[in-house]
Amino acid sequence: MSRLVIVSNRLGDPSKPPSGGLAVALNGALGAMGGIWLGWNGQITSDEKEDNAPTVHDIGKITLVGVPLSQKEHDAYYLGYASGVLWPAFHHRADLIDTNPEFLESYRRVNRKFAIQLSKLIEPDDIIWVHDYHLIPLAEELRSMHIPNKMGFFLHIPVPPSQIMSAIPDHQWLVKALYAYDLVGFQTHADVTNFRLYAERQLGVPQDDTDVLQSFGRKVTVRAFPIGIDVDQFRGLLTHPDAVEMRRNLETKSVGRRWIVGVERLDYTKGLPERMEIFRRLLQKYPENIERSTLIQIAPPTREGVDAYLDIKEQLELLSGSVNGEFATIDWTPVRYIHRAVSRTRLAAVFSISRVGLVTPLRDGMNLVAKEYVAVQPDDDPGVLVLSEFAGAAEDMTEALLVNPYDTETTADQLQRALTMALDERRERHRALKKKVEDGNVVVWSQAFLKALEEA
Ligand code: ADQ
Repeated sequence: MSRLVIVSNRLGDPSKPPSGGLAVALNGALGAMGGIWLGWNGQITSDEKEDNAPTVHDIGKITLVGVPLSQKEHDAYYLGYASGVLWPAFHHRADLIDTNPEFLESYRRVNRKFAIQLSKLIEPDDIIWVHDYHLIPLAEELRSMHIPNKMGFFLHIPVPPSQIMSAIPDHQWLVKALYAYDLVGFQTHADVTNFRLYAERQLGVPQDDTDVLQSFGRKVTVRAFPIGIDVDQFRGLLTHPDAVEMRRNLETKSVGRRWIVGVERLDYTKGLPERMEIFRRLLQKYPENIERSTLIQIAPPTREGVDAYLDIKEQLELLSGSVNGEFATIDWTPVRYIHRAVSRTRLAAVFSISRVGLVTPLRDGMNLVAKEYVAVQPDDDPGVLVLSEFAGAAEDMTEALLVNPYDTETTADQLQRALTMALDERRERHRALKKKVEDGNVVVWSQAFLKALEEA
C-alpha cells in the first residue's frame, strides 16, 4: 500500500490534540495510510547549509521530519516572500507586494532545501501531498531530482484574476511550477476559472472542457476541492467543562441582549476595520441595538514582523475605541475586542450562543469560521450567518445572508435583518447550511483529494 507524504510550511504535531480541522484530517489520513509529514520545525539555526540535519520523530505509523531554517531564511522566505509577496497578491492586494529580489531567491532556496530532505526519504510508491503557497515550486525541485512519484498540491488561499497575478515579479515562473504536479486543487470553482484564464492568457496553455491541462511536456489535473471542518470534533467541544462554564456565564449576562461574534487572525484580508464601521452604522441607523447588541471581536496577532500587520493593529484599536467612545453607556460596552488567541473550546461556546456570526473578509480562500459557527448553532433556535460574498465559503453557503463588506450601509441593513429574523426563517436557512457543512466535512475533502490524486 502507498504511504502518504505531507509537506507543509509548519510541521504538524500528531502527539498533541489537533488545534483545527485541517490537522485532524491530515493526521487521520496519515494515520490510515502511514507516512511522513515534513515541514519547518520552528527551530532557527545559525548556519544556512542546504542539508542541515532535520529532526526526526516517529509517532505510531507517522514519521515527523522537521527542517530547521536560519534566521535569514525565515525572514526572507516566510516573512518576505510568502507573507510579503504571495499572501497580498493572491488576496488581490498587489499594492502591498514587497518586491525585494532577495525574497524570491530565498523562497527558491528553502523549497530546494525541503526537496533535498524529502528526496532522501521517498520510496517509489509514496504519494506526495504539498500544502499551500509557501511551497509552490517544491514539485519542480523534486522532478529535477528525477523523482517520478504522484504529487498533488492544494492551495488554501484564493487565486487572483490574471491581471493581479501578473503583478508578481516572475509570475510566469511561479505558475509554470504548478505544472510539475499531477493534481492541483483550489478552494472554489472561481479559483479554477481564474487559474485557467491566467494559463490561457499568460502562458498560452490551450483549454478544452476537461479538467486536465497539458503544456510544458506535462499534464496537470486542476479541480476545486472546497475544504470543510471536522464537524463532530468541533461540536464535541461544547460538552467540555470550559465551554459549559463559558456558555453559562455569557447566557447570564445576555438576558435581553444579543451577541454578534467575529473571529479571525488580525489580518488585513479579513475586513476588520470595515466591520467596525458596519457595526457603528448599525448602532446609528437602528438605535434599538444600543444596550442590546454587543460585538465580540476576537482577533489574535499574527505575522508581527510584517509592516502591514502593525498598521491594521493600530487601525483596529482606534476604530473599536471610537465606536465604544461614541456609544458605550455606564453598564454596556458595544465592542469587546480581544487581541489574543482563545481556546477552541471557548470559541465553540461563544459561537453557539451568538445570534449572529459576522464573517466579512475582503478576500478569503474558504473561511472555516463560517462553517464552525453553523456547526454549533442549536437546531431549535439557531443564529444567522452573515457572510462576505468574497469568502470562498460563499460559493456554496448561499443560505447565509451574503454581503459586500465594502458597502457599509447595505451590510448594516443585513446585520439588522439577521438580528431581527423570524425563527422560521432562521431554522430554514440553518437546516440547509448545516447539511452543507456536514456533507462537505474535512474528511470528505481529504479523501476526495487523495482519490483524485491516485487517479490523476
Ligand atoms: P486562515 O486564514 O487562518 O486559513 P480560517 O479558514 O478562518 O482562516 O481558519 C482559521 C482557524 O483558526 C479557524 O479554525 C478558527 O476557529 C481558528 N481561529 C481563529 N481565530 C482564533 C482565535 N482567536 N483563537 C483560536 N482559534 C482561532 C487559511 C485560509 C482560509 C482557509 C483555511 C483552510 O486563509 O481561507 O479557509 O486556510 O484552508
